[in-house]
Amino acid sequence: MKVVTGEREYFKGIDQIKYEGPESDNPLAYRWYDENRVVAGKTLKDHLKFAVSYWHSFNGNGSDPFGGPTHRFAWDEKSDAVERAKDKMDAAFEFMTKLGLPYYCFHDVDVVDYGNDINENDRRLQTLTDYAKQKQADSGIKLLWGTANLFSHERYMNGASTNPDFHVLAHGAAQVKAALDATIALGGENYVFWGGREGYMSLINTNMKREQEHLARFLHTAKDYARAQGFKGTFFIEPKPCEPTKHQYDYDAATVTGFLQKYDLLNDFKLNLEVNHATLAGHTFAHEMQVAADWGLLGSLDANRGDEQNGWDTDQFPNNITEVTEYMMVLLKAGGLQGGGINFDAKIRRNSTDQADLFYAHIGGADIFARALIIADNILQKSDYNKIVTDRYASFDSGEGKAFEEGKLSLEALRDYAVKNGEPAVTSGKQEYLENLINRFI
Ligand code: XUL
Ligand code: CO
Repeated sequence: MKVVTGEREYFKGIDQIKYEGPESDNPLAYRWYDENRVVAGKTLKDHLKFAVSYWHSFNGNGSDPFGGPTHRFAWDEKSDAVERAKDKMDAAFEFMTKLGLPYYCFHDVDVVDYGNDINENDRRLQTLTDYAKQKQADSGIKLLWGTANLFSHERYMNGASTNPDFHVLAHGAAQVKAALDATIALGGENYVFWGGREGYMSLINTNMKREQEHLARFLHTAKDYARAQGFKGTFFIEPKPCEPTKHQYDYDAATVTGFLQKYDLLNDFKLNLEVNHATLAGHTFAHEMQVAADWGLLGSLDANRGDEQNGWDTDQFPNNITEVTEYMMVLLKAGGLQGGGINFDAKIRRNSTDQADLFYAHIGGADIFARALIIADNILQKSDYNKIVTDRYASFDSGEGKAFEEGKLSLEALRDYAVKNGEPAVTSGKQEYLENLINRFI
């Protein structure tokens, strides 16, 4: 990949990040992410399809509920919104090409500031879409997915497509139309719906059934529009149980699959799962991935991590090799992601204020996933892991167990089997053995 800068270089003194191997002590090099390395029949680049998220990397300024910005951006200086947005895009493509990851993701309002005039917003996004198209052509970087931010503006305080006021819903639709147009124009491979405020703060004032019906109707309407424009990619729903609302309708993978089935959306929609959202739902991320995989809906991943000691969506960069290895085992067993990739929906800390920090964060994230994928493949190829798990279910492979699976045994027949065969043997689940096995390969 060629480094693409604008008129000005923003990340001075940092060259393109290269793969140098596990022995390298260069903090600005990949130690595991060798994009051309082939694992389980595919290159790491194609397995992982890493994406940089625009919002955290180029808008997230370190502010928190207790204090203002700590990250001061040189691309955020001009007074004109469109000129400022172009500078930011110059910085973004400089960063992404120096990092050498193949994709990016954005919300409409990450790319350029929006006001309250829909026509003006559309013009701004169109201008920046044209600008991005040239940048993509110059660099080879592609758009993994686009989305619309239907949660920050005050009009969405009671939701967007689930708002009790139809007028607000229509504003959400206007934004989604423009974001879909931009995504399609940029060859975006997927489109994401994260329902930030699609839920409720209090059930006392909420007609939950009607709100969910509106959500489904909205998704159908948006999907029909995009398909009519020729969009061939996948739509993703990104589950999250709460935050910012107390309860969100897209609670977790199981809830969303039920919703998609009920409202006949399974043909077009899959899941974009996020690690920290799984944590908030009280699940491991591997669990969320397995639920999606079992439904054939494992679409894309938002990579990050929460904090062991608090219950917020802290969006830290991933760094736990044991956990990520378990994710990659699920991914490989599922045959990979359907359409999506791995988007770093993660932010550097408020006090990470060196320019290099954004590079360290992404390098570490890419390396941990690459290393975990290699380890997971070794576990699946070179150990008795698969056999142990398969053998646990061997009693269903023949005889009466098989007949049960095929629906051929009545409840009376099951009782007869129990009586005839006496008390079952005690059989180990071998959990500690398997935990040690995974550690051995790490
Ligand atoms: C919020 C979140 C979003 C979505 C896109 O928790 O994950 O950034 O990924 O709207
Ligand atoms: Co996300």
